[in-house]
Amino acid sequence: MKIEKSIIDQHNQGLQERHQRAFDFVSSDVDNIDDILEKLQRFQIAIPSWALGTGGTRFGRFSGQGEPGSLEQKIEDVGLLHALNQSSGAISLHIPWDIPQNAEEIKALATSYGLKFDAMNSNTFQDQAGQAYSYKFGSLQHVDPNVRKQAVAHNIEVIKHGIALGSKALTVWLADGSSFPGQLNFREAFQNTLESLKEIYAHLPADWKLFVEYKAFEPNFYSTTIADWGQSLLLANKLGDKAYTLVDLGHHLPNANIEQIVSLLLMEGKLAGFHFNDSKYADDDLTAGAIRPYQLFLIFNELVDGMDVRGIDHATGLGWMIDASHNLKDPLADLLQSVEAIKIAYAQALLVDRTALKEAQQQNDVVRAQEILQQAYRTDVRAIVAESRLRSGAALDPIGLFRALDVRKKLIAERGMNSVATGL
Ligand code: LRH
Ligand code: MN
Ligand code: MN
Repeated sequence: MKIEKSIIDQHNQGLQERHQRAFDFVSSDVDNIDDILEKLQRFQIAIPSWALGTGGTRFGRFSGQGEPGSLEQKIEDVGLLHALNQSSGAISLHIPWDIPQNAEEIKALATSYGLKFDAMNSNTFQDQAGQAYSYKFGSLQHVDPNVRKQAVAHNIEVIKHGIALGSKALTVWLADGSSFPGQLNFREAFQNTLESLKEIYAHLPADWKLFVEYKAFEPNFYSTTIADWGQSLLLANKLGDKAYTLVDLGHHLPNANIEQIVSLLLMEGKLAGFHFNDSKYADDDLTAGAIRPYQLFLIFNELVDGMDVRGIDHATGLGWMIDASHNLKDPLADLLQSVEAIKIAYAQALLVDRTALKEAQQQNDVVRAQEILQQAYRTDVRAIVAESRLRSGAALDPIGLFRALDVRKKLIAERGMNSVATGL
């Protein structure tokens, strides 16, 4: 299924008058509205291939329908999202879940939807059929050098797939750790991981980056070898200039001050980018902005500030990606909601009066500082984000159009009851 531009235009015409009123109202107070709109238009958020199917929990899974059964169909799904919002111009693949059989054809297909290939993800947290050694007790950290070698070889393979597709980064997330005290020598596990990562790093092309993702716990419940930003940064620093720390919002212990982490990683020039999602408890992988939209805004506030100080381009300087997985909502509608929430937080952060904030900070005027941030946060910027979509040829109301077009029903008609598990 493809959504033609004429359908989008027709949808926009129906909403134009109402939109114009809302946009005129909010933009009349903003001096640099054209600059903000241009930044919003350029800002693209990559979609992970594994978010396109209905997720499950360890207690079960309620199948969706009309889900993509092949890499081609996953690309088609992201193409649909991108046609609706012109903000999801890249797909992130997970190997071996998404092995491209013919890279040239896959690349051409993606290009036909205006899509690029975001970071490639390796998988050494599951055993694959025919694999010689098991990852039950870890991969890059393993006490057995044969297991480590196998895991390194897999990562090199993933880089090769990425090169063929035009990707520019490898994301390594490890489930490695231990579930019981005494099971593991922490220092040896870390050293083994570092040595293995060094071998992978040596195979990165010159213009590639290595993203080291951390996670506090799960599937291991006593220790995780790359458990927090400190451990990831330690590795990234030891590896070299091409290695960075990746922040997945759901990978922290409760109440962690993620915006402060982001600010310092940016200061060090070591922030890779994001896996956006939201959570109430841990790695819940809920829709971005669904639980703590203020936190998302505060993160973007630090991002805009830190990137501007360092002269980093907002759209291309870091890796922007969603990492969510749903067992209740239609995955496509949910992804549209995540992208919208991220763009809203970004737009609000662009509204912050930074000169006034700096002044308030210099004078220790705490009340004023809070007022400045909340003035931006409490501005209803939805019409600004919608205007940026309109200017890019996307739908004023992507979810509304997704509903009106009965996209899922059409996909079911095309693909049948096809349902793919993404139990993460
Ligand atoms: C781990 C994680 C990591 C994986 C993805 C499937 O929890 O966030 O990024 O690659 O989920
Ligand atoms: Mn992640
Ligand atoms: Mn996760």
